[in-house]
Amino acid sequence: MPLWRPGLARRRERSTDRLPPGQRRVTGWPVLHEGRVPTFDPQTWRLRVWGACEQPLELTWDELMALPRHETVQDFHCVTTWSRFDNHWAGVAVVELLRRARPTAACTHALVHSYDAVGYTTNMALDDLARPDNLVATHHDGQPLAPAHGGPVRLVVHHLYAWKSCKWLGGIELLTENRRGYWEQRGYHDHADPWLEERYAYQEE
Ligand SMILES: Nc1nc2c(c(=O)[nH]1)N[C@H]1C(S)=C(S)[C@@H](COP(=O)(O)O)O[C@H]1N2
Ligand SMILES: [Mo]
Repeated sequence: MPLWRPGLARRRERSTDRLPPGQRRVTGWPVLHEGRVPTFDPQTWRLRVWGACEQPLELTWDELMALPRHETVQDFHCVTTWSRFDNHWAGVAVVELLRRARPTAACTHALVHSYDAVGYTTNMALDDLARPDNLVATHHDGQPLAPAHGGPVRLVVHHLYAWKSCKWLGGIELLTENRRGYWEQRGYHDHADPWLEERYAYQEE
């Protein structure tokens, strides 16, 4: 994450460029996270969905792997200004989980939790989480997702800055009001649309 960099206004119009404003394309894949890469134990690992839903989920690794698979090819935009084009992601569509958990009518937001020791979280509106292409990703460019990139499972929310794509996904907490996550509490934008260049909290209305 960059140091505080004041001076960005709120953009009124979304850019239609493939490369969002203020971004540059990289060909490698940077590794960026807080804390250390957690270890994965397939015996004890669980993916939980809880909170404002009719049917809370607690999936084992095998149960997650048994769900229908989904694949996407998406660009990935980090707020520190690098973008990586054409990532081939594979995993389980987030909507598969939401369909089973059945968010209540009062559910408006989600707080996504990581399995790490930092307690990394990130928040988004239910509508942003429930995009059909969003993934609980287990593979990237044909390979099992490397631990450094969030393996065994990370969230991928391609239409928002990459900090919303929580690595080492452990849970999705469904909420009836917004609750800011790790970076959102530390000066970063609540929504984080790269084409509106929503980088910092001071740009919020
Ligand atoms: N659990 C967790 N997820 C995280 C982060 C983190 O610190 N912890 N960093 C975010 C940020 S800022 C970015 S840019 C992407 C980076 O993903 P990558 O390391 O696979 O490129 O992960 C996001 N997901
Ligand atoms: Mo980032």
